[in-house]
Amino acid sequence: MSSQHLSNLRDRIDQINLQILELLNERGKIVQEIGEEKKKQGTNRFDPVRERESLDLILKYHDGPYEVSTIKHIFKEIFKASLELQETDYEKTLLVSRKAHPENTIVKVGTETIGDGVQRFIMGPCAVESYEQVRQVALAMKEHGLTLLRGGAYKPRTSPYDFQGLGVEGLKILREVADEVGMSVVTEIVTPQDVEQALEYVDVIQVGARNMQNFELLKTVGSVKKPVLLKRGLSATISEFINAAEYIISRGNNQIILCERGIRTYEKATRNTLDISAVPILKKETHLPVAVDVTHSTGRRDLLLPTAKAALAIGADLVMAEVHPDPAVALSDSLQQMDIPQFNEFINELESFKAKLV
Ligand code: PRE
Ligand code: MN
Repeated sequence: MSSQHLSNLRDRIDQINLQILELLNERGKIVQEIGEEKKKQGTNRFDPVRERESLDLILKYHDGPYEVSTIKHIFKEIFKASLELQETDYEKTLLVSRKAHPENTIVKVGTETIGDGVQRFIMGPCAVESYEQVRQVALAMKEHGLTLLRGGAYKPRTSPYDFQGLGVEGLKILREVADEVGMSVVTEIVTPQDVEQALEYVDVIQVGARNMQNFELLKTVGSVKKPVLLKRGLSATISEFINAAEYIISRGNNQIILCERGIRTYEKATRNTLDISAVPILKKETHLPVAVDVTHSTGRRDLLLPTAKAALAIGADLVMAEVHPDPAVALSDSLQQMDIPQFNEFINELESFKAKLV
């Protein structure tokens, strides 16, 4: 084949490409009109019967050189692209996205307005063990003016033989202490069936990392009038995390706090790897407040302060960490909880750090 001949053939191909492009766009405009019409009539956009009829007609006239399967594939792609074209921009935009709602969502918890630019702390023991244990932590928090008290009543543990939490008894302890001291309760609920009962005792329902894709739980907490603190899954991408929040908001509850708590990587020096850049990404992509859990991301007491500083510096709305009156005997997460003197120092350091940030 002479190079002249090759070049002529390619010129023809270029012409045909442009014709295909023109026809595709002409088709696309008609598809958009069909889309408008279907919307008016309230009919489904996806119409497999119509697609089948179109394909049959195409294949009746088809006689090579492409394989029948190839032609089917190409037209299926065209149908798919056409369906996407019929979706309006509004429908493509997630309800949690900044695009859908440019202003920050403020989550109201007790007297606090989370997401208003003031950086706050959520503190408390890993698990509720007793009234006295929770009370000691709450009193220490009160000294610093903190009001967001966490504590686990239902503990989803890696091993079924580990302490599973006090259940409703734990919720009652949290409520009692919080009322006494004037605080709000943040606690994890692990099954949809427990949500209703929890409403009585809890101010913020936490959906834990292991349940981030428990879609039935997400739908249930989306249907109640209680703020939700949603933790990122152990191996969840940011997009999966955002979609989990979309499950909640799509049911009507926009009072959602996202919580970065470290992701699983090959690194063994920390319990998880704190994905600090997730914070500005989530703040940019969504309108929801963002928390950083420094306890579970690092699993190391010596890293709580530096990672909390990083979280504040990068713009997190909340820092979460665990405190126990006597971590050595804690029933869970004993290695990474702070005792009360360490907690006092932690908050003092961070308050002066915050003051330097502004
Ligand atoms: C079209 C697109 C999607 C439907 O599933 C079926 C067909 C197409 O691209 O041909 C157009 C269309 O919406 C329609 O004919 O109802
Ligand atoms: Mn814990």
